[in-house]
Amino acid sequence: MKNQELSKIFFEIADYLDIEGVSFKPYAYRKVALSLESLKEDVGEIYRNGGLEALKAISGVGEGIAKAIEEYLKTGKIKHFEELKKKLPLKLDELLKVESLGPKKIKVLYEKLGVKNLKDLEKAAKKHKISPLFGFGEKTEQNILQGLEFLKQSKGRFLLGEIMPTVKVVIERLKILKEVKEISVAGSVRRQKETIGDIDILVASDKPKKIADYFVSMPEVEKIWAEGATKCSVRFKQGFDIDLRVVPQKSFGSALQYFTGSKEHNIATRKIAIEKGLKLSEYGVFSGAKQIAGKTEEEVYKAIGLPYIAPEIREDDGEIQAVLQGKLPKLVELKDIKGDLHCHTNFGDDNYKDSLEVMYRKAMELGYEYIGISDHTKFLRIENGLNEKQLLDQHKEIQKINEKFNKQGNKFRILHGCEANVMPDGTLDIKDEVLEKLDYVIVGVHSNMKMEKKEMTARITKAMENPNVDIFAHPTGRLIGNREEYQMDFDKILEVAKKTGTILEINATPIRLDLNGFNIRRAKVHGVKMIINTDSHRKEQLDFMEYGIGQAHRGWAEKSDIVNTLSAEKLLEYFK
Ligand code: DGT
Ligand code: CA
Ligand code: CA
Repeated sequence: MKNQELSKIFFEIADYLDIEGVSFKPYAYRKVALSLESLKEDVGEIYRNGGLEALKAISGVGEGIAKAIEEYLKTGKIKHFEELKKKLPLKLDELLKVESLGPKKIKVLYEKLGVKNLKDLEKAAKKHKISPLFGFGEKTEQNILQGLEFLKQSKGRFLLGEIMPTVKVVIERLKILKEVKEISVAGSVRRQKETIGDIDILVASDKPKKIADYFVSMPEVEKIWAEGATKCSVRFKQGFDIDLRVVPQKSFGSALQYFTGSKEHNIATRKIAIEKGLKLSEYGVFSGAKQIAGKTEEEVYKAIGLPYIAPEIREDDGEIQAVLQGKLPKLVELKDIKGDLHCHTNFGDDNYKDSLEVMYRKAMELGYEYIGISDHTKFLRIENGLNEKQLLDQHKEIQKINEKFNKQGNKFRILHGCEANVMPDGTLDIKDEVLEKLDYVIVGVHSNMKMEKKEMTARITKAMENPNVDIFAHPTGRLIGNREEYQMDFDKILEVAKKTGTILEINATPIRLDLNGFNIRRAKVHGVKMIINTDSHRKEQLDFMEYGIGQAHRGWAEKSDIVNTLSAEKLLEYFK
């Protein structure tokens, strides 16, 4: 699949064009990059079947970009991209990961100080060459150093959402081989960790060599680290590694239990086995020399006296004790979700968001009972935030569509909200008399994110105390590997949420996953209700729901903790 490679290139082209100060075009490239990222069919396949015309049918692809895709499929390169890289020989993708550095600043740093990569940047900042530059200053220099430190900590790990599409493709491919009897992803991917060191795939087969040969010769393989019949390890062109293990079917369950981890959970389960006079390993559960379990995970857990434990909570942070006391949670499932309440549309602008109709049709396709539209509000100009009048116009439009659904006997409905901005003083950027008219109100912090802890806590508290506010979006504000959480007293925020009935969001966007598993568990302990939303700007992003569910699992959340498992009526009642 060339989709992800091309998507990455188009994102980079957009960044280069931003640096060069080109207008509009970066938008166009990003739009295509986003479409490709979530496109289900392989672009190569689309091109082979229908040529340039078929490429142009992909959302956002025009003549020029279609030709660029064709060029890449044929030659493995795009000349325009190579020229841009030659002109500005920067490690752009890594520099852009530094918090507080955007294209404009990167250009200045390159032209004035010759900064090409992270090493150059660190040197320049440590020698205090950055602060004297026009538009930078001491604070920016400090922020850059902090950003670099933060990057070092998250180095070498990938976002779950970044690698998941590849995991699915590779598993689907291997499944087709007749020698594959059983297959599963293992490791941190199966545990739905927010970042992934490498991908682990486990196969049951008695013809391991066939599978290994196929695996190492996949087109995306850039390097082979290890190649044996039962164990292979490769680097994909996208930068991450995949480990493959092939085991006999009688050990599939125990190997899956072992390679799913976490290491700490494994140590704990092995200890339980020993206490029962048994031995647990990747080969099976043994009583003396006799294998008494190993084919399935259920059977492995049962053999050591435990019920099945969901992979997402295998972290040895209380799951074993909970299971022994019969207090294991019944985790919320994707099929329990009845709608998605954080969705944007192109209302009032025509850039790369999808229209209301495209969004609600996708929600129907997903089998939802409702979708909630919550566009940004006026303070957020780069997102073309809506003002009071526009919100009321949108409200009328949505009411009309709901009436039409009603007449058709269609039970689906659109709820109308907005994503208002919490200003530094805790007030909102939309008047209460308008907020009152909406079905629900989401609020989020989108500016002045570096406030002191006490001020930030007071700011958010004040917003949650507004009786019109229902949901607090992406509560900690972190962007994984990119931006740290706000300074705030989270326990206090949880108390206020409980008291005011404010619902905390589990934002399923891969770079956010906010709340994450850890904080979800804290919220649950406080009795705070949560909602899993995708924060979609385009229809494909509605599929991010699975990542929110993954975090909810890691946070031990049950159906009753998550409000978008309720019907539309019950949910509206709750908002009131
Ligand atoms: P990652 O790749 O850093 O995101 O995290 P994992 O958990 O996928 O770790 P990985 O790929 O090194 O190993 C996969 C699983 O194999 C791990 O979750 C548990 C198991 N495992 C690996 N090394 C050990 C070990 O030394 N002891 C035990 N008990 N299990 C191990
Ligand atoms: Ca791994
Ligand atoms: Ca591994």
